[in-house]
Amino acid sequence: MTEYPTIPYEPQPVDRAAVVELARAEYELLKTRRSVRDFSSEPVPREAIEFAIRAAATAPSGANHQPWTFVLVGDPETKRLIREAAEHEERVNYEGGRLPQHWLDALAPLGTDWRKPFLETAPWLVVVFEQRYGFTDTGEKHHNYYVKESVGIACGLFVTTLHRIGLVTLTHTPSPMAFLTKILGRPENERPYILFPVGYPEADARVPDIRRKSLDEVMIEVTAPSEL
Ligand code: IYR
Repeated sequence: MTEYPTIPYEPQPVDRAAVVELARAEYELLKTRRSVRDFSSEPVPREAIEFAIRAAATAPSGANHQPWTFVLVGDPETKRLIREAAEHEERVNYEGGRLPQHWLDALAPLGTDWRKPFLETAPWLVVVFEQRYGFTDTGEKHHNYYVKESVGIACGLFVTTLHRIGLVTLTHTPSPMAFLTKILGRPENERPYILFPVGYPEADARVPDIRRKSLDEVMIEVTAPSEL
């Protein structure tokens, strides 16, 4: 394996004296992001989604293998089949006894159920697949590393980018997701990871009035090594 040549790193041209204000502004923007289930059918140009996918695919990844495939679906018939299959699985989850009671109890305050109309209403579905292994130029299998971490970060960048351009999404994880492999014709090395419906929110979209944990609840500072 030949080494990559190195190139100079070009830092963001920001005012270092303003780093706190810049961080605060990012937080203020990101805290307004919500998972939205009420989608408008208003069209969104395909190029906007393509740029958001390009942005997502800049994520760091194990050994830079970029072990993700973003499958874009705007075709109404494909969306209909995905909705049908997802609702079938979710009906078994919610009403057929597949979700344990503790899980149903955890979801109850969010008001989710087996119905997934957004899978047809949203103009785009982006189904992210993780590549459990990859292929060399000569077609041999190669390992991928930290696949879940890599794809998770890419999905985080995707969600962030959509929010910054005024689009909404939802991290939908119909379970089990094998039907996506079949409907979308993906190969054996790929597994569905998250399904993102993408579009504008409906004019009267509503979201649950949830609270986020405070900084105190999510961060601790360690100022000296633990005695352990
Ligand atoms: N996949 C189901 C259930 C579900 C699970 C979790 I964890 C959620 O935060 C929300 C829903 C569904 O999509 O309805």
